[in-house]
Amino acid sequence: MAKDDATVSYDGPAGGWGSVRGIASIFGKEWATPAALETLAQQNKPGGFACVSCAWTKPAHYHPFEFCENGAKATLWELTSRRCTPDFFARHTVKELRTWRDHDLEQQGRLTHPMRYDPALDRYVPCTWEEAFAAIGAELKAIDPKTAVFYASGRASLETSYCYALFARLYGHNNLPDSSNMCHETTSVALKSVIGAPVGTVVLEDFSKCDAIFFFGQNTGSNSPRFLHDLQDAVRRGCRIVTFNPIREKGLLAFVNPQNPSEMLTGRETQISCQYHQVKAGGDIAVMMGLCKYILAQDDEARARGGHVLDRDFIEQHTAGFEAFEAQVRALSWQEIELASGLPRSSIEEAGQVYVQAKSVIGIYGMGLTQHVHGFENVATYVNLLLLKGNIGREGAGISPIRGHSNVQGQRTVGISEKPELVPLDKLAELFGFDPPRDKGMNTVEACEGILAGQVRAFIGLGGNFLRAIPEQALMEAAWTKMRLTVQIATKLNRSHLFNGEVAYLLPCLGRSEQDVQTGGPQVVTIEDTFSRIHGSVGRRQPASGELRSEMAIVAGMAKATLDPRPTVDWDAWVGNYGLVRDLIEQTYPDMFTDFNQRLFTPGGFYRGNSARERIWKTKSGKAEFTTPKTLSAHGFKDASGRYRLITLRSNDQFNTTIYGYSDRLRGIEGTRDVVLMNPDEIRRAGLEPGQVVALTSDADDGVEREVRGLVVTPFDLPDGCIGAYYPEANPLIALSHHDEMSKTPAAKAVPVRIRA
Ligand SMILES: Nc1nc2c(c(=O)[nH]1)N[C@H]1C(S)=C(S)[C@@H](COP(=O)(O)OP(=O)(O)OC[C@H]3O[C@@H](n4cnc5c(=O)[nH]c(N)nc54)[C@H](O)[C@@H]3O)O[C@H]1N2
Ligand SMILES: Nc1nc2c(c(=O)[nH]1)N[C@H]1C(S)=C(S)[C@@H](COP(=O)(O)OP(=O)(O)OC[C@H]3O[C@@H](n4cnc5c(=O)[nH]c(N)nc54)[C@H](O)[C@@H]3O)O[C@H]1N2
Ligand SMILES: [Mo]
Repeated sequence: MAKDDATVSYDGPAGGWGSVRGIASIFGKEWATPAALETLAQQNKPGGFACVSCAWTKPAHYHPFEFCENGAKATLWELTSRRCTPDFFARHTVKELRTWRDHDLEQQGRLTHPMRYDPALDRYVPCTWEEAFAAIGAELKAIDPKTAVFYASGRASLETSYCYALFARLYGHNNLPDSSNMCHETTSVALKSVIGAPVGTVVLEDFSKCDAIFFFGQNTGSNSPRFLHDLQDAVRRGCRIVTFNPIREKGLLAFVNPQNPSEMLTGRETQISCQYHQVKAGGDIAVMMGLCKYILAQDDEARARGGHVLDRDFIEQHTAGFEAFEAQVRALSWQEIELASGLPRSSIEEAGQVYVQAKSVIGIYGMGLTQHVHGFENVATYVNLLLLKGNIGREGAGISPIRGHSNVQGQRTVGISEKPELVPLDKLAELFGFDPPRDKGMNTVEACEGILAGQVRAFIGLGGNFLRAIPEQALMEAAWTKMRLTVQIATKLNRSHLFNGEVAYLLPCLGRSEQDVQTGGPQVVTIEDTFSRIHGSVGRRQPASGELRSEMAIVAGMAKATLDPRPTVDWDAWVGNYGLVRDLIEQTYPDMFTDFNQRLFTPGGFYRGNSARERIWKTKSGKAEFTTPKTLSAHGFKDASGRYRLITLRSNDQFNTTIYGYSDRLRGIEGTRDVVLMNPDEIRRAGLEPGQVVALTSDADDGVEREVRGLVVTPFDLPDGCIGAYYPEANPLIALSHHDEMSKTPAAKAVPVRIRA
């Protein structure tokens, strides 16, 4: 650990030799053959396969190695030579495995056989696919469909996702929560409401045309590292980057391009952000209102001289609600803004200058905005800021949420949604000759509420680690085992597989880098990236086990065993040839998926379009909407002495609940994840010592005791009142009710907690 100012930190840039060492550490441990390198060389390229890590785009003009440290880790993690076989399960009871760490569970390697949970033995025992499907079908037939939940973590392909959602609706429910419900659901709800499109309006080319990029709460260096190349290019042509984040994240400070030999040899780094402002967790609405206040003042001055700063024509023609918003901004005092943001007026004005001077601005954001009680206001206020100068719906400008899972956006596009109004149900009715359920289904939080209340009887997980990713872990784990049926479709063992219903199956599937051969020959799958581009993906590796089935085949197997046959639904044919499913997707969504099968391998993917990018506003008013935030702070609880805002963090060495290792290289935290990060003054004020072991307890005002013990107090550069701990270890501290008011996205970036020595 490097120390400066008595806080733990890392002095090097993002990328560089450190990222190569990061890959090498997994290589050494996990996979040591040249074939793995060959596989990596095909990653994210036309004709290759789409990385299983993040949703960053796969460019038409790609680098020799179009992958990053974390994409390589994710691929190698999937290609591991380790196997988690029936023999492993014979040696360990499920109760014992519950005491293992997340890292150690996944470290057992790829699941190889379908397994049934035997409650008498408290062990998983091998079973046949036919037995599993028959039992799942029988159980689902025996319950009210409305009491079943079909979850999806955002990896499964468009083809599988379409069929999974269709299965749910033919069976009789819309209970289709998605990892998106814990992630960018705030985006889907807020952007839909204010600009009429639920996704970002920016495309990759815009990054070579913008004059400024604002970053709120997105950690590029760890979570979408390939994006650093585009940022580096932008900075070099004079684009200015301004970042607001409670933590000084290395990737947004400096970058050495590991693809560039001379940079690697000389260590020459590019400074990424020209300004970096450490806002308080939840302080972003105040920052944005401050920026708007500065911009209005500049416009007043400019107008006195006959000029202007605002794009009045755009505001007039394309927006609604400007007057009310303007009045609110003018009425705000700088004292209020400084207090809620934790930043001085001068810093906000400095950032405001960049905005005013830039012709075209892109607004980037991530979980730092979406995972708050007032996450909706965060996103809507960001849109206000961009609208002032017409920075939405033209080249080089726009709003750009950076999505998480590699196909999370695509799953929503093709029907995995609990909101029936977002799905063309009439079209489905016509295509398949049935009456789809029209009532709203359960999202993630509602599914948890249903499980706690004993109303949910069956849960199917298409990937993911639901129980570890959600809030309220202790109560949820206890309630989980009361369900009748639980089914998990997965590549590796995780904690969610250790809590089972009365009847439970663990079904192993192919990974995306593996060959998927069906009766119709080798199959291609497709995914949608964060810029709404659709890419084909071909796996070429030998599957980890001969017993594995594709996610498509598993979904179809369960569906066939559950549903009465109907002539319009031919699961066997669809599994034999995924092209037929793509035809169905095209018929269901003709505008977005025209000539789907012909366009699979368009270099850089094909664009499915975005109305807001064309300045067509599919909102209530038919215009882009200015909104007036009802609060300046997004954290959503009262501040009190001894009550902290806990930020739950991802390290550079994890993908969500998959923990690759214990090196958060870019933050200088090595060898452990059991830490609570606080600034030195805050440590002193709390009467603690660096290195002291403490517990965090929930301070949610609901009387429920929640606690995480054994955390080492670690000095770290964070704003006053804010502390940090890792996700998912800190998840037992989050109350289920602590979520964005509008979208119900759990508010994991400001959790009210206390520290117990
Ligand atoms: N290597 C790797 N890549 C990943 C993932 C992973 O776990 N590992 N996860 C994938 C997934 S599913 C997702 S959704 C994305 C997540 O990627 P991000 O959106 O980057 O999510 P986080 O890392 O959780 O948090 C982002 C940043 O928000 C900051 N932050 C916290 N609170 C606030 C706040 O109140 N205001 C502001 N302005 N900033 C705040 C944090 O300091 C952090 O730098 O990454 C994807 N890619
Ligand atoms: N406190 C806190 N909680 C959070 C967050 C946070 O920032 N803070 N972030 C939230 C976010 S943004 C998200 S997206 C969720 C993530 O929630 P999930 O998506 O549910 O969780 P993951 O950790 O991505 O899932 C990992 C598991 O997926 C399985 N898997 C991997 N590849 C495949 C595959 O190809 N097919 C199948 N079927 N299975 C596969 C493996 O078994 C692996 O163990 O967590 C959320 N929870
Ligand atoms: Mo996510």
